[in-house]
Amino acid sequence: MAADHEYRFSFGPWNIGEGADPFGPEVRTPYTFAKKLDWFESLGFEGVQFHDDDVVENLEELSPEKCLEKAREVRKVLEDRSLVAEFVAPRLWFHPQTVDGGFTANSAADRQYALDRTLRTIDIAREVGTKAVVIWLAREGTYIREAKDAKLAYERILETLNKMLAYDPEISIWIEPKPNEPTDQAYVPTIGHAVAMAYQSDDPSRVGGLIESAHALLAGLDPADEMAFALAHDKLGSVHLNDQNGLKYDQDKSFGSANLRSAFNQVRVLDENGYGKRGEFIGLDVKVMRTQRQEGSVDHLVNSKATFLHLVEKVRTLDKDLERQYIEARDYEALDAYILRHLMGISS
Ligand code: XUL
Ligand code: MN
Repeated sequence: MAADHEYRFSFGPWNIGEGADPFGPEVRTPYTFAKKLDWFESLGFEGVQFHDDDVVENLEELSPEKCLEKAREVRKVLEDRSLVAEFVAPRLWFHPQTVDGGFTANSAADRQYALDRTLRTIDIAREVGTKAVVIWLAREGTYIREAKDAKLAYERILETLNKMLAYDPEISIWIEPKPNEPTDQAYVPTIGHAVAMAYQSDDPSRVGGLIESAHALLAGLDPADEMAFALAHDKLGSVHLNDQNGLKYDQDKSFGSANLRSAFNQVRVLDENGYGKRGEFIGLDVKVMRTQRQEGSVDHLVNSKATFLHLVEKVRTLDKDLERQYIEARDYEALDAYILRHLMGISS
């Protein structure tokens, strides 16, 4: 398929999971990092998304020098396979000092921990070969509104962004908004919030966003329009394509699995606006169903990528003249029916 060569794809090693959920343990045995990298190559994914501790396991126990040495080793492993690191994200939600959040924690010591760990992530990113740092503000929020001063929390997030920008003049920060989970109410819940913070920062040109389809849906928003907003501000650093069936826990379903038309419109906004032409990745953040057997561990990645490429074809084979005629006539019923026929593969 032609579009296969036009787009670069990425996913994170956590996307090949073992199926644990809050109600039950793993149901598949883990694969080694090397085996996962084999799949990146064989399935046609060039970019590897990383958390800091996906690059350097047990990084808290290592000296800064040892940590960077390990990151360099990973870079070499990637280079040998013609893979690249797309971004590194600090995992600021696991450690005991992140129980109340990181940048917005009420404890000054915990805030310092979060900053130190984030600056360490920047060092790791450089050594592993990327200048992009993703900030998913996992626990930057509250379970009850009175627990934190929200205005102060936003000021603290901004202060951290500025410290990151000053620490390394070459890095870019992509904020990945999510409105809830694990907290009840998260700060920076939408791309609008992220873009506002970018403009407020000391170097707006180096702050953008990463839009995950499921996160936008959890905020009650349309992922395609969220992407359009970021593109209109030239602030779409990357995407996490996936799907979400209504307002429930973050499902990370295969792309297009719950709402094919929504997936079509996400691909449409990306493809028609030249997303990817400057090297941006089509990133996935998808989870295989817990019911899947061991040998099906990567099917969700294969299927999501295939769906994306089929939808690129659908976008490019849409009859633009017909579309224009319907729009000019303000006949959106006809346009609606035409889109459905097109998606169903009915030609007339
Ligand atoms: C959480 C989520 C994360 C980020 C990276 O919902 O999507 O995996 O993408 O930290
Ligand atoms: Mn994500």
